[in-house]
Amino acid sequence: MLYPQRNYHRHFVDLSGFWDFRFDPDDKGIGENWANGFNYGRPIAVPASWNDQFADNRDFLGPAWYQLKFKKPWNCDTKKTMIRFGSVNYLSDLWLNGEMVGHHEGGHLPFEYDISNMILSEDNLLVLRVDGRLSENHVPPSGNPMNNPKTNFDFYPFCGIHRPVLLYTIPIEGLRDISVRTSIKDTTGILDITIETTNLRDSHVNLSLKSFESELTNTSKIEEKVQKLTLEVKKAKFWNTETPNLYDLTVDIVKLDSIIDSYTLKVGIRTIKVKGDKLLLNNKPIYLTGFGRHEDFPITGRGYVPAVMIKDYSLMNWVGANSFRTSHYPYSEQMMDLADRLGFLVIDEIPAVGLTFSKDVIDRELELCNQYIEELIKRDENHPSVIMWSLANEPHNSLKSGKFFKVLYDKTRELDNSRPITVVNMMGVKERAFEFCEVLCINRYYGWYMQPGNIDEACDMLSKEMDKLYEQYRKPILISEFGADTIPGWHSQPPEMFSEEYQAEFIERYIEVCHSKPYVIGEHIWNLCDFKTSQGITRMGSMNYKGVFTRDRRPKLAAHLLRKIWNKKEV
Ligand code: GCB
Repeated sequence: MLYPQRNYHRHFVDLSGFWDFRFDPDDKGIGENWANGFNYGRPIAVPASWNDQFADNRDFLGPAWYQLKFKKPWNCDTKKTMIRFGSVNYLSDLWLNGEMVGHHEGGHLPFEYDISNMILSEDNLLVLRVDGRLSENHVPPSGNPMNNPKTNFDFYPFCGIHRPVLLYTIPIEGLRDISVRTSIKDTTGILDITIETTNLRDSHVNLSLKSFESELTNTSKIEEKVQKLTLEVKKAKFWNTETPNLYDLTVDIVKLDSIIDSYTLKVGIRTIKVKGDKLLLNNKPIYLTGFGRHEDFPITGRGYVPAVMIKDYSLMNWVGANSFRTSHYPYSEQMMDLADRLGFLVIDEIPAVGLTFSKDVIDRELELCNQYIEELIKRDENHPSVIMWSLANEPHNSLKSGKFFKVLYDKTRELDNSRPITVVNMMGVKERAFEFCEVLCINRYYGWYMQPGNIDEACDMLSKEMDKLYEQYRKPILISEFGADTIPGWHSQPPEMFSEEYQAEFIERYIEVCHSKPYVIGEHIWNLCDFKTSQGITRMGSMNYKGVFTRDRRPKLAAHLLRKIWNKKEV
C-alpha cells in the first residue's frame, strides 16, 4: 500500500482541522434529510480521540457523527481521486454527497476508497459515522466487568478519527504498489522489488536507486500486472541501528517516452533472522533494549501528535533503547517512517489483544485477525525497522489457540517470508503458538501481580521459568513486558511497591536475570510512559503507572537508572 505522495503525477491534501461533530446516544442517525448534512454540530479537532476534547461525554463510545464540507482542491478529471483514513476506531461508515462510500471495521489501520465518480467539482459533503462501542464480537473485545469502560484489555478505548484523513490523486494508468525485500551477499545488497501496475501495454519501468554518492538505474519492459525486478548494489551501505542508511528508490512508469507515474520509496538494505538462540541483524546478533508503548497523550487521546512522537524517540534514545513493540496495535505510518530514519527496531503488532477464543466469537476473531495482518503487512512491509510481526498480545488460555494461530501464522508467512513471527504470551498461560513461532515473547510480572513486593523470589521464579521455556522450545526469548506501577514522587527505603525505588530495583534485577541467559535476545520494559486506561480498583485515577516516564514525559528514577545500564552498550 503506497502512502500518498506529492510529485508531478500525484497529489494529496490533508483534511485535518475542525470538523462538525454530534454524539448520537440513542443511535437515531442524523435526521431525515441528512444527505444535506446535519445542523447543530459542535466543532471537533481531527485527528484526535473525541473522549477528552469536551467537558462532557468522556466515556461515551458511540455512535457519533463527523461532517466536513470541502471544495474540490484541484481540477483532476484525468486522475483517480481517493480518500484515505489513517485510523478510525472502531467501526466507520462513510458517505459522500449523500451516497454510501464504504464501511470499515477495526482501529489503527488505514483504509481508503476510490471516490472519483462521487466527488463534485465544487461543494462536497463528507459524513462519517463512528461507533466505538465495545463488543465481544470485536477485536479487541469487551469483557471485564471490573473495568469501566468494560474493556478486555488495559488501555482506554479511545474513539474517533485518530490519524490524518487525506484526499489524494493518482494517475488512472500507473503504479499501484511496490514491495521490496532485501538480502545481503558479502558487501552486495540485493533488492527484490515487486511492482504492481494497472494493465499497461507498451510501457516501461525505470528504477533508480539513489544513495549518498551514487545512482543505480535499471529499465525493463512491463510484461505483467505484477512484475518482479532485482537490483544489486555493490558495496552497499546497510541499514542498522547505528547507521540507519536509507536509499531513495524511485519507480517511474514510462509510456511512449513520457513518464506517466512516479513514486519514491525509502529503502533500507538489511536482513533479520533467527539462528539458534540468537536474533541476527545483518548476520550479527542484536540485543533488544526498549519498551512497550502506547499512543496516548492528554486531551488528544490516541490521536496523531507529531511532537509527541519526536519526544518519545528522543527519550528512548536518551535512555539507550534501540527498539519497541507497537503494543497493542499498529502505530501511525509516521512513527514507522521515523523508526526507519532513526534506526529503531520495531516489533509490529496487530490490534489483537485479549483474544478469548470462546465458541461464539472464535470464527469472527480469526476473520478479523486475518484482515488485520493483511492490512498491516500491506502497510508496513517496506520498513527496514520492522523486524518481527506480532500476531497477538496475551491471548487467553485455550485448547483452540494452537490451530487458530497456525492459520494466522501460515497466512503471515505467505505474505512475508522475510521476518520472524511471534505471539506475546501472558503469565500463567500455555502458549500453543510457541510450537511454530520463531521468537518467544513473554510478559512477566513476578514481584508485582504475584510475589508482590518480593523481588528476590520474583527473580528466582523468572529465571527458572525462562530456563524451562528454553529447554522446551530451544528458541530465543524476548521479555516483552515487565514493570511495576510507580507513583511519580513516591519514595521509600527500603523500596516498597508503587515507589520510584521499587520500580528501579525491579527493573534492574529483571535485567540482571536477562543478561545471565544467553538465549534471551532482549528486554522491553512496560511501559515507556504512564498511560490512561479504564477505571477500576487496580488503576488509580484510571491510569497505568508502569511508565518509566510520566504521561507528560518526565523521567522517574528508573529512567535515570536505565540510561546508566543501557548506555554501557555491553548488553
Ligand atoms: C500486561 C498487558 C498490558 C498491561 C500490563 C499491566 O500483561 O499486556 O496491556 O497494561 O500487563 O500493566 O498489567
